[in-house]
Amino acid sequence: MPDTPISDLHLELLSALRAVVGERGLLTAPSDTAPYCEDWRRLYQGRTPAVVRPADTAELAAVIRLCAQRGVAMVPQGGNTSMVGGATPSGDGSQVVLSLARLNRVRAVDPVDMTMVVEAGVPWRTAQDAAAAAGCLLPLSISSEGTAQVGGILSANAGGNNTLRYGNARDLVLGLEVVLPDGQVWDGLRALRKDNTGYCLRQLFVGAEGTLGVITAAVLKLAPRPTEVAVALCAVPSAAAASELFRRFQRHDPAAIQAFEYMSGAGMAFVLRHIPGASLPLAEPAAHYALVELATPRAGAQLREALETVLEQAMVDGLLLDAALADSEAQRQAIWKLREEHAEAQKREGASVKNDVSVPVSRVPELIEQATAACEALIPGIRAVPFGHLGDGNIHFNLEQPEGWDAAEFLARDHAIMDTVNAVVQRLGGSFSAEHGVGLLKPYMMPAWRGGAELDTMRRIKAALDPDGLMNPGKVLP
Ligand code: 2HG
Ligand code: ZN
Repeated sequence: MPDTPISDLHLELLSALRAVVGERGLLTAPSDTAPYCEDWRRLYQGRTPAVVRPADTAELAAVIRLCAQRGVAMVPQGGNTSMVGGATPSGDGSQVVLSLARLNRVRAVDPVDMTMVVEAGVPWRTAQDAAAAAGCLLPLSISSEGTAQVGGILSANAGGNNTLRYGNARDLVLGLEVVLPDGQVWDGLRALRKDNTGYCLRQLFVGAEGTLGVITAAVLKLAPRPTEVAVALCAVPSAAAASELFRRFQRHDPAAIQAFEYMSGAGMAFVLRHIPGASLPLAEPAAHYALVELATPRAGAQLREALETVLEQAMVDGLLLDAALADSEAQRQAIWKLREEHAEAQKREGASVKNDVSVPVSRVPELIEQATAACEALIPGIRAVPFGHLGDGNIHFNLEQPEGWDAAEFLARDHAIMDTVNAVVQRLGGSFSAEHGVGLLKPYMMPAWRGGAELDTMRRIKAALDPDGLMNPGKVLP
């Protein structure tokens, strides 16, 4: 990568930043900054004069003040796993990257009040492990949890596999610590279940994708750890059958459902082809699959029996072709691997256009049918790879390039493909972004979906908190 020309402004800023964070906290060599300049999907290649890695909140606040005083834009970055370019700097080399990775302390876990205080740079799985060590569950679970960090997960309001039971990231947040765009620190690390004192500021920063300030720590709600878990991978005749199966589990015992995921035959085939160690625990491949997980902290809940009861009746009623029930933790993980590796497998298969969409839960089968037909009419040979969180209505309606196509030729059609899917989503009363956010990829969709008073209010909030537009510019708002 050619060197980014460094302006005099940046040279002066860099020496001021170095005085705050030291050599260890500042990366300027292009070979060091390169990993921070490209997103996970490799859709965006940015440039930056520096990646700043402050060691704590006070250092970050000083860094933000220095950048703000000089009018230099900042891009907060956690584990850099955004699916929409939410943490990538622009290509003109003007924006400084703020890495949260060194704010990596679990400050406290409280198994009595069922809360934890955790800093933004803690990888989500590390936070989960700390909660588990105290006998609790940090509920939210996403494929990238080994890499994604607390700050990014909250800033993107991630959802994942357990939304149907525990809600999205924002539902876990009791308190926040945030550095505002002018460098002020807001200490809102309150661990209260009730606190009705004016505007709910913490929810403003959750899901703001770093455009209003930088989350540095959070108080998160914990849940009781399940002591019994039962998982099945089901081959089903259609998406409608998967949806009906979900309803039956809901009717049987809604409190026990921890996850209900859908996968298509195409996505499963990619996983089996590209992911070492992946194997299908069923007699033969199917066109549609459902993964159901039941879990409870209640003793003697007999979840395995519940699973068998619902599945046996579903088989009789023609809703189920075959099922594999996990008999051990290793088998449970092997089944989950088939689901969790979908994003990675799709990346290895070739170029893909992702549509992280949601519709009312009951309309998922219509979404899958109608969007598949619409995309196949747009580009014959296109491969629909719908999968995701059927139990909360969030389907990743992803499209893989037709076999033999050039990747760039396919990606050049991305807006036409996304617009085709979105037209179906809009008819079904859905959203164009369920859990991945807006980032750099989707601000152009905002006026059509969130225009008028809603977008106007968002712009006013942005102008009030970040009048110079220095916090993650280009993201979220068009
Ligand atoms: C998942 O559910 C993630 O696995 C990624 O949200 C989805 O790759 C995707 O589109
Ligand atoms: Zn997802």
